[in-house]
Order: sequence, then structure tokens, then C-alpha cells
Amino acid sequence: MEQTFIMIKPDGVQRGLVGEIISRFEKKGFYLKAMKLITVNKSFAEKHYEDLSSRPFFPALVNYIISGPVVAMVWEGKNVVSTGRKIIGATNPADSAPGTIRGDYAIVMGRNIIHGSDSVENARKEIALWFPEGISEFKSSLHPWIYE
Ligand code: RTP
Repeated sequence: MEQTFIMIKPDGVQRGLVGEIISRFEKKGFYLKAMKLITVNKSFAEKHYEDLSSRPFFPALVNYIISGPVVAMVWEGKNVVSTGRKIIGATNPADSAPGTIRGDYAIVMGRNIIHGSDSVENARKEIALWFPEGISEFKSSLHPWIYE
């Protein structure tokens, strides 16, 4: 089953949106496979966002991610990578539809609350980076009530 890496950024944690965000993924039917509250350092944040290292906003992005604890999670389900991105909404909250997390709770790009992997390949890389200890193999008994 497909997995994605979702991170609630420091602003989402400080604003008390952790429960609301988790609830949206849970109610959809996705399974929470791993979760931790963690404050990362500069080199770790630079590694996570290494594809954006040449962009002018990179230093501000890294400072934002290291500014407080984040909630790192792995969610599982059919098409969870692309559906997760839909639940999150467009990168710039000015363009995110109402009903999406960013559309409902964020205003500017540099405080857009949440990250979600943009491909299955990147999800694999990000999960390995954030959860080097591995992920529980526990199987949810809800499966037949969510998938036919
Ligand atoms: P994310 O990786 O956080 O899920 O966001 P994304 O795929 O929707 O967007 P991406 O292009 O990968 O950018 C990563 C994060 O960098 C910040 N950003 N700031 N000031 C700017 O022009 C700018 N552009 C991007 C955002 O926090 C974005 O989520």
C-alpha cells in the first residue's frame, strides 16, 4: 500500500492545528503508520529541502522549519501521495481552495502549515530520512470498511 510523508510545520504546531490536521487524514480513511514531535537542526532541514537549495527563499525556508518542533508522520492508503496533496491544498495559500488545510488555515507561502511528499519516489526518500528507525508493520482491522 502507498505511503506518504506528512509534516506539520512549526506554525501549525504552535497554532494548535495538530489535532485538526490529523483528524482530516483519519476521517478520510488513511492509516497513521508513524508519528513523532521533533525539532530538527539546520543541516537536517537543508537535507529535507535539498532540491530547493538554489532557490532565493531557501535560507528563509530552512529557518522556518527549524524555528520550533514539527510533527513528522507517515500515512498509508491508496493514492495517499496525490490525495494527501489535495487535502493539503496549493503551495501558496492565496491559491488554495477553501476546504483544504492551507485554504482554511494559512495566508502566506512562508507560513503554509504543512508539507506533503509530491511523489511516491520522494515519499520513500523522505520517510527514510525522517524515520531511519523504521515503521510499525501493524495492520489496521478497518481495512474491509474502507476498501472493497
Ligand atoms: P512542501 O514541500 O512544503 O509540501 O511544499 P510544496 O511541495 O507545496 O512546495 P515547494 O515548491 O516544494 O516549496 C517548499 C516550501 O517552500 C516554501 N516556499 N516559499 N517564498 C516563496 O516563494 C516560497 N516558495 C516555496 C513553502 O513553505 C513551501 O511549502
